[in-house]
Amino acid sequence: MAFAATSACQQNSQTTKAETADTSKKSKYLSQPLISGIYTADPSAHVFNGKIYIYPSHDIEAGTPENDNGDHFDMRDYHILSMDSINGKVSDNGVALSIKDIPWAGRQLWAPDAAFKDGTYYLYFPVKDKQDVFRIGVATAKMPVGPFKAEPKPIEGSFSIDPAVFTDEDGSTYMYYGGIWGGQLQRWSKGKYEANGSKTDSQKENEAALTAKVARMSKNMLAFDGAVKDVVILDENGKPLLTKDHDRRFFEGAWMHKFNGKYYFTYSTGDTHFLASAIGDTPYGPFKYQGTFMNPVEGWTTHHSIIEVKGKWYIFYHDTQLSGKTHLRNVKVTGLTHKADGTIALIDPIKK
Ligand code: FUB
Repeated sequence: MAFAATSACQQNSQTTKAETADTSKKSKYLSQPLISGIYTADPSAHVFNGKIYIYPSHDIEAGTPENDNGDHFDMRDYHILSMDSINGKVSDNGVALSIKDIPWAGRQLWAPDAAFKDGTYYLYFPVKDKQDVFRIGVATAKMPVGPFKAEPKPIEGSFSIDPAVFTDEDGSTYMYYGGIWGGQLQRWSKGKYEANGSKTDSQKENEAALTAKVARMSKNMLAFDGAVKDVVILDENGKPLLTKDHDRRFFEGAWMHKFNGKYYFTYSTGDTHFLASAIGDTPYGPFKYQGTFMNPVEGWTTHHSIIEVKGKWYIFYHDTQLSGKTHLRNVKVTGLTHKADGTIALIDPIKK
């Protein structure tokens, strides 16, 4: 996560800005924003009780100056979106969790995800603590749209950003997480946080790239159960991807889905703006790199989720169609195809 060209736009002008965005260029986009009343990004979609719920970031113009750490992504609450069907009406269900109700939070509520178990909905979220270190928190609710109540502390042993929670067919749940640069993952490469650590990939160019992390969740869904492991992505020769391989190495925005018994780890390559996939035989991998499956969207960041709805597969993603500004994004959805060889067909979000 990182850098963006911004200009001032007060939060109370969001709705007007979104609704009056230039529509003359609509036709160049593969799909249209799901809502325009607020800015939304990082859509983690799920089907709960036959209905589609989207857990996005809620982008705002906070007036925080832009810098290399992504401080201008200064989000303060979550709104959950819902829809009965892929082409159905999209509802914004209002504030589900606010930063002021998270006892340990400092600033910047980034990309969340959600899960359901035994009558409770779990919202997982990254936010900087009061020492300005990203941690991952959890909040619970009885309804999928909240309101959510945050646990008093972050998940023990958690760090960095972009939690993505996957429940396997045997009922085990895993959290994939991490993001380099503004997501601080590189500052944990020695096992503890280095406050003055690198701002970008900290590994040497010819070393194995930093990887996402995966942890199994405890039965109560509030803690990690056992050791956090590396999500290793291997190249065509069975070697881990290297730091210098910016077109393929993991950057942020992890997601996991299972298709035909295989585990698909998908992610953003960050500064090269691709969505990439890697396939493994277990939730822990290792995962073999398969290729790019979405070309860059408009805007610096690219972040997605993949779900099955009534036998068809969809990708939820974001771009900056409504605002033209990297930190004021809008979520979208389009179809996704698994090809006969198991790889994901390439999607171009901008029509040629
Ligand atoms: O929305 C803030 C950050 O931007 C997310 O955590 C990253 O994945 C990127 O989309």
